[in-house]
Amino acid sequence: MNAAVENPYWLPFTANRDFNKKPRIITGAAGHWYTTSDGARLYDTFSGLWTSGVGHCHPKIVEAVQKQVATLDYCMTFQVTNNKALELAERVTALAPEGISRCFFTNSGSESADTALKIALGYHRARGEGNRTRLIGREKGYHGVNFGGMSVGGIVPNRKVFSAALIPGVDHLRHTLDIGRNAFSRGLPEHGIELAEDLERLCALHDASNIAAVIVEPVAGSAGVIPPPPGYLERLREICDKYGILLIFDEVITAFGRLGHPFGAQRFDVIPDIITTAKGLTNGVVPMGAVFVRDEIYDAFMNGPEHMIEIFHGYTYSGHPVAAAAGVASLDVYEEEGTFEQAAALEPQFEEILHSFADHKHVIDVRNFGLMGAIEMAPRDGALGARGVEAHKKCYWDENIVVRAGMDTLQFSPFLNSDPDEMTKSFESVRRVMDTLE
Ligand code: PXG
Repeated sequence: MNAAVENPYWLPFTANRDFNKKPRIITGAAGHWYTTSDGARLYDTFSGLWTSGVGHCHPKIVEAVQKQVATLDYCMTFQVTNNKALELAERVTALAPEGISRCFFTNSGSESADTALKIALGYHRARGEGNRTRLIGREKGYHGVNFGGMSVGGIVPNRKVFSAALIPGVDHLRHTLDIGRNAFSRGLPEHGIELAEDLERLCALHDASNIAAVIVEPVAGSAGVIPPPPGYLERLREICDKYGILLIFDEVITAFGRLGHPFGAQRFDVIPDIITTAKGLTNGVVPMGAVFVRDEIYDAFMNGPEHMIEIFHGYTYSGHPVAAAAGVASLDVYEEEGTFEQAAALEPQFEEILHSFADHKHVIDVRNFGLMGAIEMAPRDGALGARGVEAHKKCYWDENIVVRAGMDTLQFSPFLNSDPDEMTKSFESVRRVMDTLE
């Protein structure tokens, strides 16, 4: 038997030793508020982790999950399937852009990213272009933590330790964060469309006939909310079309209302070939992701002998009935409550509040698009991230709000159905904390 350790749980993406000095433990939630092990009530400024757009423990979703788990808890979806997965596939593809009417279920955003990359390779091979194996990501991109997504991703600390094991044949576009020219832009930043031409350069360098796909987040999330310059995504689409390269939008954050539409693709009016999702698919209630593909992609796989599996890929929990029930209930709520319209209506107020931080002492940039926002503070000399962590902890302990700090950037993902007064008050708390930061 193991000797008791202080905390056997190794937390993900967390400074564990620091955390264990003074753990922050959440034990319950309702609506826009968490409760903690020491009886506090905390306002959640991050909608979970970009997940829970209509709030926590939404009664309709809770009820659907409770009912489903007592009706069909699990069944494999290899060679048989379940009614809830079918229902969710029908419902969710109906929201997708024209021409995208198939989806493949996963359990997370990371799995969605790797699934999308594998579909892209399989698609080209099925069409007799098996030489198209190269994958293009972008600096500062986040596509989860599995080997494919990590390799096309561009967040340096996530890659550094695993450098030698990154998958080969990957290249990157430059990122579009340009504080020098675009600081304090409201919505899309003016400068940087020319960065889309990086794709032309990579097509020339590697020869476009070797490139399978380009994957980008329409608005980069994890790296600190980086909206694209106007015309940038359109230009990527054009170049992909010119050379027969698939365009993948990683919409793990931007789908399901964060940009006021079912998909970010619809907000930008740029339709990719593959869309990856997770998070808001089930309002974060049960882990689940989905990868959406254009009809031609699915059709290209459907050409071999009919008894043969078309893609040797899938997860034990793909299309899990309890997750699917949470997904169907979430879509019901989004529709009944007009969630995407609510999100769109909140956007101007959210933008106004965020930009009121523009002249705060440590702030070097404020960025926003849809209900995604970031306040970037200058790092302390020789202590990258210290100011951000201090802000996070003070928000938690002194102001009873949960905020997310990515290094020295505070990120905000307000509920899609936020109460405007609650949202305003939460930023008053953020301001009080920032006023105390050295
Ligand atoms: N793609 C994108 C665009 C994401 O934002 C993933 C893939 C991976 O999803 P999973 O479910 O495997 O974690 C994500 C996840 C942050 C933050 O601080 C964002 C994510 C994860 C951790 C932190 O913004 N998004």
